[in-house]
Amino acid sequence: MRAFFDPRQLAHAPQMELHNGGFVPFAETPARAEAILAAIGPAEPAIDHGEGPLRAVHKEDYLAFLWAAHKDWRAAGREGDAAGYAWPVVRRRPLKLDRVDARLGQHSFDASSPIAAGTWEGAYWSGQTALSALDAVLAGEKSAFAACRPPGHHAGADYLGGYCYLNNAAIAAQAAIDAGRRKVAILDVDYHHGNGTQDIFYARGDVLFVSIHADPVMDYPYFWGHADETGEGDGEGATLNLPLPRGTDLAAYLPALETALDRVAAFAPELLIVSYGADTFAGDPISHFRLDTTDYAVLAQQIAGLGLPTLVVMEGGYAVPALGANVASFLSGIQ
Ligand code: OKP
Ligand code: ZN
Repeated sequence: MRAFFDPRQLAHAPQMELHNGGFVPFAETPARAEAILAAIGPAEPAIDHGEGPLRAVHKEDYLAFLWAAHKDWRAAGREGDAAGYAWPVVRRRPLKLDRVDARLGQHSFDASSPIAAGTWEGAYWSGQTALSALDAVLAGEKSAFAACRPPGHHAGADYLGGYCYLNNAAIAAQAAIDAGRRKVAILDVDYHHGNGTQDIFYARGDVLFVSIHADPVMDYPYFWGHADETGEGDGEGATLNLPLPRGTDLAAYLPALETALDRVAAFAPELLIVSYGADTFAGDPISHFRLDTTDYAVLAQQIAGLGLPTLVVMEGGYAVPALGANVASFLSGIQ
């Protein structure tokens, strides 16, 4: 399977994140990408598709904010990485605010996704990597892998969060639609609910979003991913959330996967995008499912059984010593 990764993705390297009331080393490290590459072998660099496909998903003012945020932070006299601390929970509206803290609050939903000097560069090339892998599938490859990091599935049209800044899977899905694919399905199997992807396509019927994740009653992102979120307007019925309890192992996971795949098959998409997170692994330091390395090949074989052109986009997975083997196992089942 053709795999894509761009070294410029490594430019994103925040130092610390707020976790359980204190600062700890940032979990979404460049070493994650290096572990994946060491296991799967060399990857093709991204082709630059420019900002157009990013603007097709993300709002102009958000992209401008993200591009400038770290410079603005430094211009305000701050050191280290930029992070917000106040959020417009009530009536978030497009106020034209200059203060960097205000704009960080307007465009984020958590305090654990800092903006570092290289964040724009890393996120930009992560998005380009997804677009480059998509090209391979649109050109006729049965499947391709985009080793995206930073990940994307928590980022919405105008906000960041959950280590995510640009929504790589959504950017690829929209680009596929813009290239003439009429229906695209996104299957999100990261441990965490992909609230940004869900939000971007919530009112649309041309992009199905199906997600299997830890019940948000217990786990991040808490406010989204509940089973009663099913879409709205033209998108009513085009969102399916399958929350599972902590402790879920392969035997408990497979029935949810079958439900998810049945929905994807019924939708009859022309393209499947898999948001793949290896944080469902038993040894993941921030998650609580119990999948094993060999289980990923089983999940992937089930997914490949749909027989759809498939783009795999990397999301989370924080057990770095096992990450390469987990990704390789999943990809072995896709192809
Ligand atoms: C990103 B992805 C809890 C910190 C939670 C955010 C987790 C983001 C996961 N103290 N941090 O879905 O793998
Ligand atoms: Zn995750």
